[in-house]
Amino acid sequence: MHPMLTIAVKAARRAGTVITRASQDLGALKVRSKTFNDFVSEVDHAAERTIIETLQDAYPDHGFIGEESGNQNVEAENVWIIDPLDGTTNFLHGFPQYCVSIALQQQGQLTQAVVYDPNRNDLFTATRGRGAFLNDKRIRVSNRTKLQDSLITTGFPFRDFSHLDAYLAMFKDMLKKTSGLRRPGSAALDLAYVAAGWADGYWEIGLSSWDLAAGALLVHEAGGLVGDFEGNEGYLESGNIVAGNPRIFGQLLQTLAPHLTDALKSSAKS
Ligand code: 2AM
Ligand code: CA
Repeated sequence: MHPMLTIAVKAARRAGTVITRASQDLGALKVRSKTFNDFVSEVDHAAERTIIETLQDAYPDHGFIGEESGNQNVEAENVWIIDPLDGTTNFLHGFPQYCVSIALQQQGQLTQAVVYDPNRNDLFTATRGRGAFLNDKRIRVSNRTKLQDSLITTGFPFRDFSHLDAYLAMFKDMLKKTSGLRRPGSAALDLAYVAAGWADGYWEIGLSSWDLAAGALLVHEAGGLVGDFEGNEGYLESGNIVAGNPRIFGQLLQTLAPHLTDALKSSAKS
């Protein structure tokens, strides 16, 4: 395993321990609403501190973009993009679908990724150019070729409802054209499942870079494609993302195309 990935795995497992311990007594948690419908608990903060401490110990001059602590030294050549608890709403309810997500961006390129699901003890990892793995076994995207046979995951708009009508039109079309839709609630795991071939594709509107960075590299290294709603780069900035095996990716883009408003196109300013 690449040495930087080894450190990231250590950080993710430590955060997983913090999260699992807290999940055993959810009633005792202090929870705060960051903005409408965006919750954060002391666990998110504690897990992020653990991750940053572990990475910073090994790499004192690296930068960090963390969901809870914001940006530190992001001009650095190496910047870690961290979501300490992706799927906080699920976590707070005891719904067992959440994870730790850590990615490394080197000179703007994603090079290392870890997504760790403490409930299933699933460790998804990838290093650019070296493939994607689940618990040390190589994973690949599915080989389904038809959208109508595909299982597709998505996320519902939860805070900003400005794209709700466009989203519901996409959803309606997808319901008719696929074999099923799922809304598990953790974007990082949704992408990891595409990488593992457990889902054939995924799309969501308006996420943040920390929800997507690690999962996007997993999909890429598992032989899948990732893009914004027109198939271009820039999904980390816009937060609008489509991912899938190469055949399904194109069919997802075609299905979304009629519903794209100007704000959802690649040319839109984020
Ligand atoms: P988070 O739990 O780290 O915030 C799923 O739609 C994605 O949106 C998740 O990755 C989740 O990341 C994010 N999200 C933020 N607030 C949410 C909410 N209230 N409900 C569902 N997802 C939310
Ligand atoms: Ca998240």
